[in-house]
Amino acid sequence: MGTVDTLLGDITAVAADAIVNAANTSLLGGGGVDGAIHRAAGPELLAECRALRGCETGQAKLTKGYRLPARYVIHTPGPIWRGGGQNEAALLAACYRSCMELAAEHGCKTVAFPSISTGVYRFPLELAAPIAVRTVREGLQRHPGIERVTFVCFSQAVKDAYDGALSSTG
Ligand code: AR6
Repeated sequence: MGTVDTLLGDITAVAADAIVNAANTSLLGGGGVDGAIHRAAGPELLAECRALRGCETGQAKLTKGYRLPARYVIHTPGPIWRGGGQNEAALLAACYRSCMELAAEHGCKTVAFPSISTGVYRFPLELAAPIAVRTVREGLQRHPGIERVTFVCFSQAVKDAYDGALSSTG
């Protein structure tokens, strides 16, 4: 089975087969990691995204990576945190599951994720990290072609949460 690790850094610099974008349902860009990915990939990314006509929360769509070192970008709109009673946890798991499926369909061996929904969308980090880790591990079992998944953490606090989830869930 493939391995999971964490990295402190900027996902736009990661040369994985696919990097994941914490997008919104329009797929037309925004702030946070979404803005960084669009800036680094160049305007061709927005043109391809426009043709996709959006994406539902919890689902995912794939584009090329253009000027990024990654071959593909997998765009997934995470849930906006509304207190936890609006199916947020299941929707966040669906994001990770959809991205792993799409990565496997496209023959990706290495995939890099940001911490989906825990920035602008305010999903609590301590709840999000174990959901992310568990769902990625299930995806690695289901998709043996994926050899490595990296959680790319933009701050030490994020990295601590993912490292903690990785060690406490075995
Ligand atoms: N590399 C890795 N992680 C990053 C980077 C980067 N370059 N930049 C930020 N992060 P967010 P969300 C981290 O807000 O909560 C956008 O406007 C960030 O520190 O990017 O899913 C979209 O268009 C945090 O840990 O995504 C949507 O409207 C994590 O990435 C909305 O924000 C996610 O934070 C999505 O909100």
